[in-house]
Amino acid sequence: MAKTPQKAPSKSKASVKAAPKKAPAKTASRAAVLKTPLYKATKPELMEFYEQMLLIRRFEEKAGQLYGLGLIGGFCHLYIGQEAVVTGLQSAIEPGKDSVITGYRDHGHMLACGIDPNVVMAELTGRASGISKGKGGSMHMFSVDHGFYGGHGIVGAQVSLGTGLAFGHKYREDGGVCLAYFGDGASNQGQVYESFNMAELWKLPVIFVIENNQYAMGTSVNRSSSEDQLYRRGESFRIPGMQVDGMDVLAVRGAVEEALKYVRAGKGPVLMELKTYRYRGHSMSDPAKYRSRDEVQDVREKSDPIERLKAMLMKQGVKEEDLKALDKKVRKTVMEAADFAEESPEPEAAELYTDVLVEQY
Ligand SMILES: Cc1ncc(C[n+]2csc(CCOP(=O)(O)OP(=O)(O)O)c2C)c(N)n1
Ligand SMILES: [Mg+2]
Repeated sequence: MAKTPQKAPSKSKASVKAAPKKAPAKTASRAAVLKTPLYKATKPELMEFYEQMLLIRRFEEKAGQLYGLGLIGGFCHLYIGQEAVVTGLQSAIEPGKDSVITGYRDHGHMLACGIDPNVVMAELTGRASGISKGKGGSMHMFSVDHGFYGGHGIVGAQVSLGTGLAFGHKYREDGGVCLAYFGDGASNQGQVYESFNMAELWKLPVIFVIENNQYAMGTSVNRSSSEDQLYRRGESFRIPGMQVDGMDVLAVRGAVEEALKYVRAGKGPVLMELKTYRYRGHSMSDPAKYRSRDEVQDVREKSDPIERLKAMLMKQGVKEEDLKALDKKVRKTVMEAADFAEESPEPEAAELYTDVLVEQY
């Protein structure tokens, strides 16, 4: 566990105290939108982004297969299509300093935090060697060592918890920033706005990341949201917003660099809306009758984040055979993760009685 902030120096207490009882009136206007420049990546960086996105895609494809074979039970929400979001964002944060929290569509976030694919796959298949000892499954995975705070099944809960993580960063003065990811559906939750208010009032180091994949289960964002330009949702709290092409890893990385600059300067939170798309159903049990196959196909053909980066790499002279070799390497890693999971034992029955809170606290 991270250190609890019991004995913070008095200076930090002063810096997070609530606004004075009679705060001065705020000025009428404030920049509502931050710039979103494209990131200028070196060739090795581009290759890293490519490999990371490919790892997430191949991992998720394998998870889908294992689910079909009955090796994964319960819920399983795949991240296929959204890889550029987590890859771009997490390539910019500092491991060991910053924190990450998300909802139940969390496998990609864990891989992008550098968590071993073996223990993630073992968790999905309910094995003792899984990162939550096989007792959490797809939606309930943690690795505090990697700054990853879950894995939450309650829609929107991670936004309040992420605001708390940001409070912790500020209180400890550890320089960290929290990335709190949530969906377009979650963005209609009441607790999101309570968190926005507090985060801006106390200038907490948090980036609120809306992964707008266009759907909340079977409901499209335009059908459920009176303001569907989600980057504007922070305006009434004076939180600047950014709308970013979440299918372009360089756009994501460029935007988050700006956001991090702003937040690390102590100016308070930023709200990023990443426009993306999920190719698969909401979860493995979703027949996806609310959209046409053509719609999905169209996004795959025109905006796939991996194909886009592949085209860019080839334009820069990377040979197709080198990209194929990379794919082979990634497939091997994923196969090994699946083998590791299948060969691991299930938890002992006695584990039913561990990690369960029975005392009062
Ligand atoms: C508080 C709460 N309400 C409802 C649900 C049921 N539910 C699970 S996922 C979901 C949709 C959320 O969609 P979105 O935030 O867009 O995330 P996405 O699945 O697209 O990643 C709903 C309503 C829940 N888990 N928790
Ligand atoms: Mg959604």
